[in-house]
Amino acid sequence: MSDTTIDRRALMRAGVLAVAGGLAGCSGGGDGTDGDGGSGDGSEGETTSEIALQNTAFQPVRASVAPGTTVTWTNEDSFGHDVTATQFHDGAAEWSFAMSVPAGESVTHTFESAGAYEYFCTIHGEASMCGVVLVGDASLDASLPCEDGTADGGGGISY
Ligand SMILES: [Cu+2]
Repeated sequence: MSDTTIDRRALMRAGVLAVAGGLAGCSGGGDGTDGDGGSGDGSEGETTSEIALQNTAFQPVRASVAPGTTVTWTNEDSFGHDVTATQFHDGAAEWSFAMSVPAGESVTHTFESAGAYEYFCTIHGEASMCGVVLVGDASLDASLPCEDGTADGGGGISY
């Protein structure tokens, strides 16, 4: 049981390293699934630096930005939330952030380096309020705790 898990993680890490090593210089692509994207293969997020806290959820859950972008979270609910850094997956960026967001207010954070930055609301829990900011070429194939597992198995993070 746990042995298998460890093996798979090791394999995934190896895979991520291989991808990172072989990917230099070919970040074009994007597969042309711009716009809505749908829920099928959306390992990449919606390109936006504006994330709403609305109906006890982050919208969009996955936001893609370029390095150096300042992301703004705005609470559109009539009650408080927070934005708290975490790592749901191995390979997610390590970052420190813990900000309360009172109703109607905003908080910001500038992401300088590529990576998958995961976060959640400690008040309502990761199952309902979670998100990830995908900076640069980072993508996240694995599902987040607040997503219903639309991502295929194999999960993992690549850059
Ligand atoms: Cu909340």
